[in-house]
This record gives sequence, structure tokens and C-alpha cells, in this order.
Amino acid sequence: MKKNKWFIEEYQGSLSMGFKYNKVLFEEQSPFQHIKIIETKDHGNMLINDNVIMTCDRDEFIYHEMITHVPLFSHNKPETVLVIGGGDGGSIREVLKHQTIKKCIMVEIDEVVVRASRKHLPKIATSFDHPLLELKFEDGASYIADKKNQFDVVIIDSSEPFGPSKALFGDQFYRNVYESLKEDGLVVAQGESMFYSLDFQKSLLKRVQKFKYRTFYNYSNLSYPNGPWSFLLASKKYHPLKDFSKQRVKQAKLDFRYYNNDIHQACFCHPQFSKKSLEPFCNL
Ligand code: SPD
Repeated sequence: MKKNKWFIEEYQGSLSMGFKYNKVLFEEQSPFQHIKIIETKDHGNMLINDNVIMTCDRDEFIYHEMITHVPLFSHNKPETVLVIGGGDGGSIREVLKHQTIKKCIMVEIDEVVVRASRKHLPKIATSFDHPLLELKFEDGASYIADKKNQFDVVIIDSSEPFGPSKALFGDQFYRNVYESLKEDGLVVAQGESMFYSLDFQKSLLKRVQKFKYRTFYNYSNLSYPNGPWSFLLASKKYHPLKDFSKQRVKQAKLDFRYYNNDIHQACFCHPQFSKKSLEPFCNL
């Protein structure tokens, strides 16, 4: 008889979430983290770094469309995009769908994540050989430190604010992100859960006070703790709603599965408790 195997992710020492799986496809300890890919029973293949779920076939489109199309359609004409992290390839897959893109640079600290994703997440890791992609294996925080006025959009597709990604949530890092962006640039970063991490969200907003517009936007998925998750957006010039053009989205003719004009506008709405708490640090 087949034994039931469950992968359980524990979150903040307070809740846990389990996925039934058939087998382990990949497991390796890199210099930075423990990387595992499992074949789940109903959620497709799943990437897990240091026991935290990063992505899975079944719902990855939600996260990857929301971390890319919201900023790229908030900008007037995104041509040069930097993705920090994003080793599974989902974010670059979406960025490179945009016709305006001239160059996409992806800086991932861990080569093992990319190698494992290419082999075991073929639906996500589709774009590593794209001619407009420049892929670098180095520390994103060091990479950005000397870049000035280069990017239209910076996308920080990181893991949790501890472990190998810790530096990507610091004050100095965000000062460097600001300098690396052109005068109309904007940045987006994975922003945890409004239900469990409001203080963390406030601390991230404090790091981007120099930007004209700053806020979080929300969405729900299946594989991060309890569903609702968020992204930080900070913009030097474009207001993500007032400068947003439904027409441009329509004309782009991209085959979205989650993102659309309504979602773009709705995701900036906040329930009262988080609105009240984040409002002093937001500007939208
Ligand atoms: N709880 C996990 C949050 C991780 C966000 N990044 C995932 C990377 C997907 N490309």
C-alpha cells in the first residue's frame, strides 16, 4: 500500500500548512540553502528552499504575473528590467513577454536553484535562454550597490526576510535600489502576509520613503501561508493607478491567467485594519 507523504511548512512558529506528495525529485545543499523539489499529488512540482515553499506548478502564475505585470504596466515604457532572485525563472518568463523590453538582467545568488528549476520545473523555467536575458550568479545586494540611473523597473523576487535574502530587505539595499533606478523608475518586492507581518510591512515602507508613491498591493494564492500575500511597490514618478492605462494592457495582448485590468485596480485596495496601520507610511 502507498504510504501518505506530506510536506509540512511551519510559519512563524504559529501555523503549519501541508501538501501531500508522491516523491522527491531533487535535493541538494547549496552554499546558501537546502533546495528540494517534490512532485506533489495535486499541486504539480514544488520548489522548497530551507523548508519554505517558493513556488509550485499549480499556482505559480498568480505570484509571477502579479510581481511583474503590475509594475510593468504601471510604468509608461519599461525597457530595462532588473530581477533580483527569481531563480525558478517565473518572473523573467513574464517580464520577457512585454514587447517594450530591450534588456532583462537577472541576478540570482544560487546557481543550484536555476539548475534544479530548469530540470524539474520546465513550465516555469522557460526563458533562461531568451536572447534579451543576461543571467548573473552573484549577490543581488552587491550587484546593485554601484548601479546608477540604469533600470526602469527593479523586481525583487526573493525568499523570506531571513537566510540568503536578508540583505535584500535592509536600509542600505533600498538606498542602492533608489539610485539604480532611472528618474521614472519603480521597484517591487515580495512583501509577506498582511495578516502575519504588518510590522515587517511597515518596516519595509520606512525604507522607501524617498520614493514619491509607496504602498503594498495584495493577492491570494494557494501555497503561501494561509493564502493572502503581498508586494511592496515604490515609484519615483508613476502613480500605479492614475497613470495606469487599460488601453496599454489591452494592446499588449498577453495571455494572462490571473492579471487583468480589474485585478490591477483592485489589488491596491486594503482592508481597514491594514490600511489604518500602513497608511502613515504609504503615499498613493
Ligand atoms: N513564503 C514564501 C515567499 C517566497 C516568495 N518568493 C518566491 C519565489 C518565486 N519565484
